[in-house]
Amino acid sequence: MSGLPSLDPATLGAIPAAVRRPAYDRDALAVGMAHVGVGAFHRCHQGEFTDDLLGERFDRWGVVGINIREPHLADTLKPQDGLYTRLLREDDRVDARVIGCMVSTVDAQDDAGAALDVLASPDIEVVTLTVTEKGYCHKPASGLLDEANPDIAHDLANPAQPKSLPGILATALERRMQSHGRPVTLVSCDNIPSNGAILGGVVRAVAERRKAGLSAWIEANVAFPSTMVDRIVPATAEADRQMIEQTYGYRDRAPVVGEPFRQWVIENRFAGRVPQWDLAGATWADDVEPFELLKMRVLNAAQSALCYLGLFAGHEFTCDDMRDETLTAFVRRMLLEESVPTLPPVPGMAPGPYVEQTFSRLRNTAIRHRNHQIATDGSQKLVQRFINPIRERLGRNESVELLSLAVAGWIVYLAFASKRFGRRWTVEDPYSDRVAAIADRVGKDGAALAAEVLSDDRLFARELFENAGFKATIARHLDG
Ligand code: CS2
Repeated sequence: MSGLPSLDPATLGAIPAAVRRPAYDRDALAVGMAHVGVGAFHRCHQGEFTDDLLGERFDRWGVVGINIREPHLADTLKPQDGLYTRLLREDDRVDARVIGCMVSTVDAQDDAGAALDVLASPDIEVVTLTVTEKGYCHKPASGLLDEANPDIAHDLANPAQPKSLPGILATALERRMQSHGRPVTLVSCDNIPSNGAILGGVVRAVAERRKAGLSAWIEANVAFPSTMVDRIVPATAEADRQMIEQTYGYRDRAPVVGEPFRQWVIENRFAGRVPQWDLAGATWADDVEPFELLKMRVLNAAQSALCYLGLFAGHEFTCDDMRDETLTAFVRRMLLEESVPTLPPVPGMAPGPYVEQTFSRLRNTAIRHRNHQIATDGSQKLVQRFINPIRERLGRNESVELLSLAVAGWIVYLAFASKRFGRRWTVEDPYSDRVAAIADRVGKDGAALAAEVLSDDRLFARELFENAGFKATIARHLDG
C-alpha cells in the first residue's frame, strides 16, 4: 500500500490510538546501554522490558542498537530512528505498541570500527547481547572457546580488526582499560546454559592471548551475569508488515510479533549501575541455572523435538505440530518421563504446571513459528536441550529412549533434509556439511551414521561416544 506514512518520530503522533506509544520523552533519553544483535527476539524481549522501565520510572537508559551480522539496520530501524511496532498475538487477540528505547543504530558487518567506538565509550555501562548460540564461538560440549573457528583464528591474528563477538568485545574492553577504565556489565541474553559464564570464558580466552594485564582488568571491572530469557518470537513475515498497514494504516520496516508470555531471570551480578528491569517484571536471582534448565529442557526441548518430527510429518509451523496428537503425546511423554526428572527444584515454579503452560503456549495459532526456523543451528541447541539430560540419565542407568529420538531427528534432518526440502529451504547449521558428507558415504546404515556423527567431541562428550547402548539406541531410531 503505497502512500501510507512510514513510522518515524514525525509520524508517531498520528498513528491510531489502538497502538500504544512510548510513555516518556524520547528526546530526553541519554545513551547508557548498547545491544549487540538487534534481531526480532531482542526487539520483542529486552527492548520491551527497557521500554517498560522507561515508562515506569524514567531513567537515562537510551539504547544503541549494534548489528555485527545481517541485517543492516540502515535499511530497517535507522530510517525509523529506532522506533518499531511490537505486536503480541494470541489466537485472534492482538496488542500493538511502539517501542522507543533505541535511540541510535550502528552497522558493523564489514568493519567493527563503529561498534568498537560505542562499546568502548565511557557512556556505555551495560551491554546486552543476542548473537545466537553460534555467535559465542564456543564448543557446545565444553563451553570453551573454539580456537579452530575461522573468525577466532582471524581475530587472534588481527586484534585491531576483529570479526567475531569474543574478538570485538576483547578489543573494546582493551580500549576501555587503556582510556577511561570504567566498569561495564555484559549481559548475554542467548539461549545457552550459563550464558554469562560462557561469554566471560570466551572473552577472557581471547584477552589472555592479547595483552598482558587485560584478562586481570576484565576480572576486576567487567561483570558477565547469566540470564534466562523467554518469549516465543518467530522471524517477522511479510504478512506481519501487511497486517500493520491494513489494520493501523502505517508502514513499519521492522515490526516484531511475539506471544504474550515473557520471562527474564537475571543473575544479580553487575559492575556499576543497574537498570531496574525488575520494575518491569524481570526477576533478580543469585542462581539462574535452575530457571535455565527448566526452560531449555522443557519449552526448548519440546520445540526442537516437535520441529524435527513435525517436518518429517509434513507440518510447517509449531502450531500445526500441536494439532498432531501422535506428536504431542510423544513430546508429553518425553518431557514428563525423561526431561523433568533431571531438573533441580526451581524457586516458585513447579514443573508439572510448567509443562502444561508450555503446551498451551505452543498451541497459539497466531504465532507462526516455522519448524525449519527452530531446526536452524540445531547443533548449537542439542547439548542443552537433549544431550546434557541424556548424560545425566545414562550416569544413573536410566532410559534415554525418548530424548534420543529427538537427537536422531537432528541427524536425519542434517543428513537427508537438504535433498528433501532443499528447493524450498536451505538447511542452516554449522555441522550440516559434515553430517551430509557422512550420510553420502555411509548411506542409510543407522549404526555407521550414528558412530560417525557421535564421534565429534565438540558436541558429544566422549563418554557418550563410548556408550555402546546409547549408540545403539540412536542407530535404532535412525533405522526406524
Ligand atoms: C526456539 C527459541 O528457534 C529456537 O531455537 O526454540 O528461539 C525459543 O522460541 C525461545 O527460546 C523462547 O524463549
